[in-house]
Formats: sequence, structure tokens, C-alpha cells
Amino acid sequence: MFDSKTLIDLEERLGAHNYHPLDVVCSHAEGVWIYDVEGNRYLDCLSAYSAVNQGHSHPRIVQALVEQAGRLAITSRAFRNDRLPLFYKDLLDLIGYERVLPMNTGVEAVETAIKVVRKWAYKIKGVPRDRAEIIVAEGNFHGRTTTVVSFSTEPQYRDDFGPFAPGFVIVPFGDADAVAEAVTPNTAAVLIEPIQGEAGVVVPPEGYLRDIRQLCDEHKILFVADEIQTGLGRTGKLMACDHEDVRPDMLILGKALGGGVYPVSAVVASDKVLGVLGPGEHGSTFGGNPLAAAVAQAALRVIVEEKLVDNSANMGQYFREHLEEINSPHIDHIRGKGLLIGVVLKPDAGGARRFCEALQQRGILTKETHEHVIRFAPPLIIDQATIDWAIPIVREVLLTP
Ligand code: IF1
Repeated sequence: MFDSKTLIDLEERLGAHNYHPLDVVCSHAEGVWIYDVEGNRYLDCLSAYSAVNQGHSHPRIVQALVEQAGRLAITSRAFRNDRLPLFYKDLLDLIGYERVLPMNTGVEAVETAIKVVRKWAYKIKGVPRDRAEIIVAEGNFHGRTTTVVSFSTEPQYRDDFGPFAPGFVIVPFGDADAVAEAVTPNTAAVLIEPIQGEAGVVVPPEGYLRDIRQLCDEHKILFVADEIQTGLGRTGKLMACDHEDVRPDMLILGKALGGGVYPVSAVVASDKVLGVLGPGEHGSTFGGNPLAAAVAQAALRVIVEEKLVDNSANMGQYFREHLEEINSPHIDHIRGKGLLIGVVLKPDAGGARRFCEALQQRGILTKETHEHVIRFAPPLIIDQATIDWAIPIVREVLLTP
């Protein structure tokens, strides 16, 4: 067994420095709790950026993983397998839509969505080839491939990674008029996060999603929602777009679709849209493998059977109310939906990082986002007693000068 310091030194010496993690070396976890190599216990308030909505090492999901790994893990899509169609059926029964395209990581599903909407624009809408435009929002986060960082507005994610892919039009987030002004005859799609995660849990004004839906209908444009972080219960609805009763043409899912144990992502849409792809035009070695399908089926079953969407709404409200009661001079305001909560600090609070470090010292793990926002996003299985345990600690930390 190695101690934290040894492991941190080794990681710093041998690994690329593309992260600046908190110095907690996690060793095992269960439910909402993570334990470090010294045996200290922490409440996970990040949930691997919403990948572990079902809680760490959920027994039913781990069982599905282990059983399927021992039977048949991967075949590639050159052959069919006996799990993939059942995963399709479970997913579509739960969220609607007609077809699924499975991938692995979130950004691969975003890339898939971009490819599909472009092909749709050329084959169905009649946009001249190579002229399709996709409208995206300032402050977006859709992943880190070269195409996707081409339309990031965050210098850290983008600078020195060019030349960049053309075909994206960036407008302010939360402003449907700006979207309307950006529409041209070549617009294929509007691609947005219904709530921006990385930008600091930014909730758009009520009606924004409905306005975009209407605009897309009027101009024959596809509405694509990146629900990789906000979907599958995180915001207190199954999909964050459900808050406005809006049904996008295409949903991008990831993170919690893999139940916190395995990368599984997917694009879902109508037959008309996903039907534009023919054999050989897109794919992935690992996408749609039986192991992923079995895990995703279990992950979805846990969300439904344990009523995690309702729990997210209820515990989100409870957590939020108690955070609102903290009378800290550092807090500017609190925003979010369900269990995706951002505590926005005032500019002179000295940044969110120091509060995250202080929370870590007292047994709560979270991560600052955009310098001034502390994100609270525990697994959706969290209960009231655990929130009651956490609140006094958060209060104490936020009340330190
Ligand atoms: C990192 C952020 C969160 C996402 C949305 C696509 C992806 C993500 C809405 C890509 C990924 C991650 C990735 C992780 C940190 C993280 C993050 F702060 F960077 F923005 F969650 F808030 N769409 N989000 O949130 O999915 O390819 O990673 O599976 O890159 O360090 P992926």
C-alpha cells in the first residue's frame, strides 16, 4: 500500500499535467461516500461530473457488469449481440424517440450528432454540401475533440489547438432572439446544453428552450440538446428539457448512462433523422458492445426503480433551501435545478478553490467551476440525513472570512 503523498508525487512525475486535482487520493467508494487511501471518508458532491448519478458501485450495476464481462464483453459491430437491441428498447421505452446510435464517451456522441445533422442538412433539407451551419452557445462545454473545441469560447480549452473546424456560429446563451438572428438557409441545427454545466451551472431564462423549439420548427432546423450532464435525472426531471416540456429532435446522452462504472454514450432521434446514416458511414470499435449495453440497461433500471428523478427534485430542493439559509458574505447567489446546484461566490471571495479545499478537509468533495462557482452535485441517491450532515459543514466553511 502506498500513502497519498507517494502516489501524488508519482502521478505528478509520470503523468501529463492536464489536470489540477484536489489532493485527495481516492481508494474505494460506496453510494455517496468516497474513501481515500488513509481511510478518510468524504461525501461525493461532484459525482464524477454526473457520471455516478446512481451512486458509486451500485450493487445491481456492478452485478450486471461482472456477469456480462464473464459471458461476452465485446464483439465489435461487425457481428450482432444479444444485449444491444434490449438496451435500445429499454432506452427508447423510457425517453421516447425512434432510434439510437451508441458510442462510448460524451464527446464521441457529440461528434456523432454533428455528423448526423450535417448529413441530414445535405440529404433532407437541401443545404449545399459542406455549407451546413450549426448554432451553438457561448460558454458551452461539449467535450474536447478538435472539432468540438473549435466552437468552445473558453481559451483554456481552445488556445493553441487550432486550426479549427468551420461551420459553427456562436451566439450568447439564454437569448433566443440571438439564435433567431443567426439563422440562415444553411442552418442545420441548434446545439445547446439546456443548463450549462461547465460555464458554472447557468440556467437559461424560462421559455428559452420553448422559443428555440418554435424557431427550429419554423425554419426546418434540428434542435439538438446535449443532456450528457443534465439528463437522466440530474436536474429533477428525466431530461432538463422536460422542465419546459420541450422535445428536442435529438438528445445526446452519456455519463450516467454508464451507471458510474463504464463509459456509455448515445444519440437518440427520430427515424427521419438517424435514418440518414447508411452502413459504414459512422461507427466505433467499442460503441454498442454487449458489456456497455448490459451496464446501461442496469443503469436505467436503477434510475426508474429507485425513483431517482423524484429524489433529485426533492433532495435538490431540500439541499438548496438549506444552502440559501447560509448567511455568508461570500455568497452572491445560488442557482441550478434538482441536484445540480451552483453556489456563486462574489468576485472578492477569493475564488471557489479555497472553499473546495476547506470542504475537502472536513469531508466533502466538490470542485470549483469557472473560478467563482462551487458546484454541489451529489449522487441522486442522497438522502435527507446526509444533507443534514453536510449543511453545517458547508455553513462553517462558507462563513470563514
Ligand atoms: C473533463 C466540465 C463538467 C459535458 C457535456 C459533453 C461532455 C461533457 C455537457 C463530454 C463533459 C466533463 C468532462 C470533464 C469535466 C467535465 C465538465 F467542467 F469540464 F465542463 F461536467 F462540467 N457535454 N464534461 O459536461 O463528455 O467526452 O468527457 O465523456 O473534460 O475534464 P466526455
